[in-house]
Amino acid sequence: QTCILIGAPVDSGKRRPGCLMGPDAYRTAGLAQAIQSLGHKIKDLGNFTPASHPADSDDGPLFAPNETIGWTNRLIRVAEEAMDRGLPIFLGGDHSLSLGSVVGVANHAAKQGRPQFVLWLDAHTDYHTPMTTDSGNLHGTPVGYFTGRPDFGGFPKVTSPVPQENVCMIGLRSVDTPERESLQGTGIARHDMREIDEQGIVRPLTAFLERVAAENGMLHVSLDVDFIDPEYAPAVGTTVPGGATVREAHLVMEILHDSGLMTSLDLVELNPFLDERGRTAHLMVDLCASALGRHVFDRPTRSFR
Ligand code: DIR
Ligand code: MN
Ligand code: MN
Ligand code: MN
Repeated sequence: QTCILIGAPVDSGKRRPGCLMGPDAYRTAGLAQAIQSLGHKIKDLGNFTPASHPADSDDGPLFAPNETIGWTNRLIRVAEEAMDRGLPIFLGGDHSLSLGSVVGVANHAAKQGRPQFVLWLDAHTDYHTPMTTDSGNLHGTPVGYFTGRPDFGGFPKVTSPVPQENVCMIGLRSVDTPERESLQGTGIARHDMREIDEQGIVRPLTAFLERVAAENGMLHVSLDVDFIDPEYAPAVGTTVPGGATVREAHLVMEILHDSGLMTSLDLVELNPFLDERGRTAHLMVDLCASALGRHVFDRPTRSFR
């Protein structure tokens, strides 16, 4: 298959700068070579810029809303076009890039008449709206946006929202009170770290993948660096202790590859400035390679269909 690398150096989704270096850190860490060595083709589209937007002011409750709207407009188009040409991999950039990537791939799925599913691998639920966020950081809002929550004034209208029942979150351990309250009673599957500790990470993942397969869905995977424990992945602005181990993260990626279901991928929140020797970038490259078929030994693949 052809993997389309989309550099999305989005740094407007939160106040601490540095995610703009993410795409080039992945390239420096050998992402293209790793993918090619697995037999895939690579098309690197380079780094994009936001669509034109009014300047942001320093006052107001939100940080850089106009720039984030510019990015969302740009990435929706880029995602829609890339889906016709292969498997897009969005190289972040902070998690506000998913306002664009997920809405773009969901628009494409709607055109194909197929349901869109999203696997959200993150310490956080990112279910805020611009009205509920305390921090004013829009990287905490993409799931709210692409599931069609209101109050995203100025952002492009979400014409094909992802149904709540098609969203599965794994790795949760930092959920703000307004997020917790608005998630109550939704169909979004939420698996916190306690559940992973008690039951393992395979069970919720395979249950979700069986549903994706049964409905012939498209599957977008959004991997936030802070899904992984900061002991192994320190280069992220919002570290939360108690995250997934290196093996748990690889196992998710390996099972995703076995499933053959993943149709698009975000690698987000890497801040290479907070790291030594590109350690976290290399881990993310290795995880991406697992999702695309790297393995130690062959084994009979599990069928989800
Ligand atoms: C927090 C942080 N819930 C906020 N969210 C992060 O600012 O709304 N998501 N870091 O990955
Ligand atoms: Mn700007
Ligand atoms: Mn996130
Ligand atoms: Mn996070």
